[in-house]
Amino acid sequence: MDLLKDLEWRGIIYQQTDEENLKTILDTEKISLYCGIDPTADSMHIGHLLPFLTLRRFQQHGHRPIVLVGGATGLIGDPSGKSEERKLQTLEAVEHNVRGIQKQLQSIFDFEGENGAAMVNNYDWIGSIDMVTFLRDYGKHIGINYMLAKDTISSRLDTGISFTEFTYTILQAMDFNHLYQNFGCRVQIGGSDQWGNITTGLELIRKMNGEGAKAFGLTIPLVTKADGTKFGKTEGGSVWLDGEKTTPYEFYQFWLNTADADVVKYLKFFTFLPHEEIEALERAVESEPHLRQAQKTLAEEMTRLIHGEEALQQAIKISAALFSGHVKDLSADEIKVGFKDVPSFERTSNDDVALVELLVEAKISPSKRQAREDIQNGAISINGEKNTDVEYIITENDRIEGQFTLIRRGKKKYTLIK
Ligand code: 383
Repeated sequence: MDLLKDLEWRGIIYQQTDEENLKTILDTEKISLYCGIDPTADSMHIGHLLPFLTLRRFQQHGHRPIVLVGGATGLIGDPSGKSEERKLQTLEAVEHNVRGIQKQLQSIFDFEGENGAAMVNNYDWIGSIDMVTFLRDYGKHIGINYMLAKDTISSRLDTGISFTEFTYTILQAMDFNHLYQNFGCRVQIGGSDQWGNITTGLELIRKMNGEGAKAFGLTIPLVTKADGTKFGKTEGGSVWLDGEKTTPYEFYQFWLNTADADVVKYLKFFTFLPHEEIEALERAVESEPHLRQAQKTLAEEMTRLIHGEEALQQAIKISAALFSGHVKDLSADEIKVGFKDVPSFERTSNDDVALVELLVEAKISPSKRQAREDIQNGAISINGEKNTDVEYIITENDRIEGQFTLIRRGKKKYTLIK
């Protein structure tokens, strides 16, 4: 299927600078195009995914993606979408973050073959430019009035913006021009917050390469949620691509919890599933929403894409065990991940202990009397198995891989005994 038609169907195109000519070029040529990211952390989060997955769609259609990590721009700070001045990062922090992000981008793209992706760092050409050259060769082309008219700058005039952040848009423009001249890059894509920076680039390219220079900008919509809350945040903060920050299980759960009102949109945005399959899932949301087939597919596709098949299978296993209460089949590692957020109680010794005592010690039951009652009522289970023996002694045998005992009181209240 035609690339632009597919992007339109998926709702991925927000703004374009020259729709008609871009269409002609994409229909007749294989091009290079780029998207950049600033190394503000050592991992990407899911708010970064859409533009880079879109770049991958271009690659699947034979175009060549250039992924840019902003080793230089990360030292300056993009004012786009920020109501306050950013704190400067140290050179060491930026270098560390560049490495983390490059590693993640490497797993999203194919770097082999004719249209293999290229990875660049703008520190390589911006880092060494001296001030006089900057002001003469670049600054001279960009009018102050032009810059002041940009939303991202004008919106900061009341609260204040440093010269440093004010200048940011010229640096990003220099990148686009550099890639245009040295990589034949014709298109920059980015989120809708990047429109101002992308168009500054087009302005600079025209000024430096003549009016006949043909380059294009394309932005992608902001990912929103039907309930108005911010996409990509949980109580724990951002949803990171780094499995150490957000475990594959949490990542899987995040997508699984997508609302019915959002799930079809996300399947279109984020997955590479064919249209018919997404349409079938859309019908399933209508006719049998309780089965959550669309959410399950979304969570599977995304977890497989970012963490791989093995991590996905583990996430599914943990989810199923938590849902059914059959935690016996989980390994100690899986328990650690699946029960990261439940209260835990650390025993100071490995000695055997009466269940009644332990329930009180770990504050699972408020008193011994209540503990006995809980046990007799069948409200207590140990590692997923109901235990109604008031005399029961917890021994080494109740420790999963010698590490944990998982106690549940009532339907859902888990405590992890370490
Ligand atoms: C730097 C140099 C360039 C081209 C782009 C950049 C980064 C850009 C920026 N992007 C955001 C970021 O890094 O700040 N100035 O966090 C986000 N992007 C993408 C997308 C998005 C944007 O990385 O909308 C979300 O992910 O454009 O906020 O030559």
